[in-house]
Amino acid sequence: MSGFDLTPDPVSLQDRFRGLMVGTAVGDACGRPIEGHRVVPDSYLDEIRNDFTMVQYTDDTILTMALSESLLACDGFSGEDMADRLVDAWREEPRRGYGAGVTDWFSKVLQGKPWDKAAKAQFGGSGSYGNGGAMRVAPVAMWARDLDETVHLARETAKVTHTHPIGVEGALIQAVAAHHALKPEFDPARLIADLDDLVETEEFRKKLDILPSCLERDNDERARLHLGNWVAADNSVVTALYCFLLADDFEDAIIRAIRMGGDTDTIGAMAGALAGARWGLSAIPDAWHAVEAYDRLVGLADRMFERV
Ligand code: AR6
Ligand code: MG
Repeated sequence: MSGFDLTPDPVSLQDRFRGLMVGTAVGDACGRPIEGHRVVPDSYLDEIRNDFTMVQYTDDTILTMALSESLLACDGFSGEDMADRLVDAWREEPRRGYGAGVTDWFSKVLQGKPWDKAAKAQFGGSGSYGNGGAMRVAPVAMWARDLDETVHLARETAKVTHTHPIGVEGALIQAVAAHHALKPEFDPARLIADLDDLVETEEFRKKLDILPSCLERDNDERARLHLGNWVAADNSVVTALYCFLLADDFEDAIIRAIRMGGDTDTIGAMAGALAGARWGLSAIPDAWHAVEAYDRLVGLADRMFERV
């Protein structure tokens, strides 16, 4: 029995699923060449809009596909299978911009250390608070039947590599946002209310407290200062959400995300997943369909959709 609201919707659910997957890759690819830059020049944004040649994605999209394939192959979450697929993806293409901590996790698991022990041992035993759990998590919202399952899967999939409460909660926020973005009638107030109920860490509570005033002022410089633009989950997940919530359409969400600077590929990937889920693949400009592995991304979305 499907948990999705199947009331008439101008954007079909299949289009939304495809948008979520392709949107991740488009945001990731648009952010890749400018990752780490504090200021993103307008000429770069024009290039993205008018002359899209940044087709190559990074670890964000690769691991989003690996997570999706694991859910499909195991008919749900299996930590063992997901860990194997993440390691395989890294082994095949290690130069896709992976974080230093997660690279260490891959090496240890490859050497035979159990994946869960390796994750807990990261950063002297505190676990990773990087945005790696959040950047790949959006497909759980296509898989899960309801909000509770979305939250459960977000936590479990994050903990395969990221056990720090901030790393886990970053994934939860992104997954809950994707859950709402897939609904026929997106209601930002409901999304924010759900996040207020679910979020526990002081770091993310502070970001959620400041989010409404950032949205009201619509000032990038201020948002960057308060919400952050770097690889820590609490410095990027709410930033991507901010870009998505202010956007008028898919393109606007991507431009806003890349303009934040810093960890542009991941802020782009997360905002792109949400915008793709909300407006669907048909709302992604044609030129951006040139993104690498487009057919594989659409194929994964369609396999997820077949289950609905
Ligand atoms: N203590 C200190 N630094 C930390 C900690 C911690 N507990 N946790 C994370 N960091 P990582 P990811 C810092 O390596 O989350 C790629 O560019 C540390 O500097 O677990 O998968 C992706 O595209 C660490 O290297 O990887 C994303 O942008 C960094 O956070 C990003 O990296 C990232 O954590 C995601 O990386
Ligand atoms: Mg990346």
